[in-house]
Amino acid sequence: MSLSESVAFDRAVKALDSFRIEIPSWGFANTGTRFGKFVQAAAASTIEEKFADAGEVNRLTGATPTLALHVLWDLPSGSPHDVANVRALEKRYGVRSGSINPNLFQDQEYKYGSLCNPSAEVRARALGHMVKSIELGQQLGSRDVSLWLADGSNYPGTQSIRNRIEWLEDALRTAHAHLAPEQRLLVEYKPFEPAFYHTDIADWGMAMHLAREAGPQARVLVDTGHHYAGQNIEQIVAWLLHTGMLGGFHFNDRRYADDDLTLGSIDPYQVFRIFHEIHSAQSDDLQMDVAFMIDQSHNLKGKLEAMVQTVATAQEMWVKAALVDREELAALQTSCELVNAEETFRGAFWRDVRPMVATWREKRGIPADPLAALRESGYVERITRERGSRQVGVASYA
Ligand code: LRH
Ligand code: MN
Ligand code: MN
Repeated sequence: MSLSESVAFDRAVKALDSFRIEIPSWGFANTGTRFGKFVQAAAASTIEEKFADAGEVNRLTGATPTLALHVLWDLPSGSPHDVANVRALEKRYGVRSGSINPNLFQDQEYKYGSLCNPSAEVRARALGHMVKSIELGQQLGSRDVSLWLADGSNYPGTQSIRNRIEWLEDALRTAHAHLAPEQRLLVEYKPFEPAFYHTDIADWGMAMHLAREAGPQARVLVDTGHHYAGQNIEQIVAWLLHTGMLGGFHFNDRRYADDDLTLGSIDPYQVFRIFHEIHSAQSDDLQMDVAFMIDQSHNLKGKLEAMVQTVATAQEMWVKAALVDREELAALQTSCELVNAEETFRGAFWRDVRPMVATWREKRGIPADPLAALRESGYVERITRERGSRQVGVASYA
């Protein structure tokens, strides 16, 4: 049995009112693959443009009040001037700084790793960058420092895996000691790329161990694209919820590996199943504080459109998962009525919630169809003109 229309709508409203998802600054910039970049005239190239785009997405969806920042890309000098500039942009565009992402993968000296580099000097400099990122978080009043390490090796026998674990444990303990009481350290894992033999934080077990070693304010960050094919991500999520170690998500979809595809474009049922775990933990009053973030950078799609499309998809999946009749499901699970349990579960997934979401938007003064509203606004055309002409100017000097 599915929930009645009015019960379902009340639940949808509650679910949507509390739903926030952070968007990444790098989702508005030009990106590509190692084979090439297809540049878009509308892409943001300054921090102001990224905030402007984020403000537009927030205006259209009402669900993205924070923007994740990547230190080297967005706060390159880390100076008080950078911080003051970001604070002014927050006010101008109505979007706050979100998670701070240290960048420990671009510098030439990180060829053999950052916090796990065999050179003590390089490790110390990488740790310095971590501490700097934590301080930036404090200056910007943003809570989460979100760590992803590209560290690893490409050839068997070329690095001591255990030494690197120790270096990492030491570094994270030291970094954690710099956190302010309200800050958190999120530890992201990824099985491979750019390292293709071993990656120092390859899975949730390693991330969980490191977070525990680091200290009580550290948690695990699950990037949905960072799993081996066939892994049961919602089971990982359930374990992290159970142990109180789930700190947040980077949402995206994937077909093969870390593809950064639009959330739900390949497997929306996966998103639903993950969200169901969160809703069910919430209704069991499990202690949790889970940050939802998008981590996608689109090479071919228009960046604003892709972001709005993703936020809308996340909202729809969040509502669908809120509409699982969890009491009924619990009873069916206990009596092992498998088919009925599965039908109750996936019945919510198949329910078309788009009309409910549109009604909620209208009630909240948000465009019923944010994608259409984006197109009607002329925003993309305007930035294409403005940024495009400037980029041509830059190119002619290159
Ligand atoms: C690595 C990753 C990590 C980075 C982001 C740009 O694949 O998911 O979160 O910070 O991409
Ligand atoms: Mn990520
Ligand atoms: Mn990734």
